[in-house]
Amino acid sequence: MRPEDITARAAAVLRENDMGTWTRASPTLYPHQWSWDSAFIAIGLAHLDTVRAAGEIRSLLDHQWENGKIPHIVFNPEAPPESYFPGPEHWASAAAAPDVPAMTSGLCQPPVHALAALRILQIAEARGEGAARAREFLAEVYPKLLAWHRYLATARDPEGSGLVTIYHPWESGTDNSPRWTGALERVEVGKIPDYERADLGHVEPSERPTGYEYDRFIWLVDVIKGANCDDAVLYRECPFLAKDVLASAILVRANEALLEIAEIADAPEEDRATVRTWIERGRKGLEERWNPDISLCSDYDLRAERSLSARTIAGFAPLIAGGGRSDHLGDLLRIFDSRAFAGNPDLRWPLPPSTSPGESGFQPRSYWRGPVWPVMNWLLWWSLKRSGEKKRAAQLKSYSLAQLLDGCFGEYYEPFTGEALGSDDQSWTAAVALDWLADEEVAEKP
Ligand code: 2M8
Repeated sequence: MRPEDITARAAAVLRENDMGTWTRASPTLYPHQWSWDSAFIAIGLAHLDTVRAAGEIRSLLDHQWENGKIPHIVFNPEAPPESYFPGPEHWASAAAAPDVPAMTSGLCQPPVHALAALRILQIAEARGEGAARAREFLAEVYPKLLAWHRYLATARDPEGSGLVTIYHPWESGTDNSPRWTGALERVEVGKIPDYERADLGHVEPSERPTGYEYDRFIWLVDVIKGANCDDAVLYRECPFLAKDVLASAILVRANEALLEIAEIADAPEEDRATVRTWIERGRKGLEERWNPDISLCSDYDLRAERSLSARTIAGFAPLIAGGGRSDHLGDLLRIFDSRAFAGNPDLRWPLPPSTSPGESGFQPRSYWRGPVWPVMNWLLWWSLKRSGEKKRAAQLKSYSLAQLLDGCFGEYYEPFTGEALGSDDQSWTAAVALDWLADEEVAEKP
């Protein structure tokens, strides 16, 4: 593909996956609407049509739970039951309560939504069209985003630690990452009925989580359903209970975006004071998870009361949260450039693998255990830019775009060969490409 064709191809991928008011994550592997995918997709869509981009987030928020939770999947009623497992029937019993929207999963995912919503306005302003409507949209969704962040700051952080608790690796979005190996090993699988994995019909099994991992994923879904998704019960009983530093860092930035949205929505000062407390608490919580042995941030297993110290891209959480200690930023950049990540001499492109090649759990073809993820590179690029690391950011962007010239818009890439893996035509890959390509024009507050 010629560089000048990327924009048109990326737009075509989003069109192909457009289901009218929402976008499926990919054409076959993921026929539903995923929470954090949709947020990234909205950023890409905004470069094509800011009204449609706002609609993407609106359609997700239409399925928000009463308690503020944004479900990790909104199921497509048209998708055949065998197209994805576990599908809506599997989650139905958890959604039995009257205040829970039908056709949603009971989990959640990292809170990128406020960032995406604000970016729609920034893009509208850069394009010189639709800014007034984008502002109205932000005022409309502000209370929902506030409720979402409040849910994360309370039900998912009863300790007031500033860190988000998850009940399932799927909630981290980095499902089979070595981040969770230790915590998952301690989960004893109870009785689960036979199940058939739909994913293996679409993707090479070596590129997907193992059967061992899936059994634990499905067992945890059953435990969560069994507790009716009640956070207090899950805090007591869920065998997997961990503090997720990546989600927590994203929440810090999302809260900063929420403060800007609060201004547009003319929200009461009381709300803004609360959001400021969450930001402060989040940065403090991340500081406490700094692991000097690996110069990265570590997740925490609340059940085993110990650190989960695998070297993965989630460890760059303080860079993503921004505003942390400058000596930590220096350490993070050194690790980023080192052979542990983007400086590994064997890489096809100097782009950080999802798990460090030096880590024992590293596997170059297996999903979150090693492949390079364009969507993660977008997050790191955006964070580097906001930290004033313009040169590194520019390099990350240009190599990421070079990687996409294969025209596959892969879900993830083999780090040493650059081969596209997982699903092709993955929506969020196309979306971040569109944002990179339009980068120069979009202004943001530092
Ligand atoms: C992957 O996760 C789903 C489960 O949620 C799956 O493997 O079936 C992850 O990469 C996740 O982060 C992503 O949101 C989802 C859709 O792209 O796929």
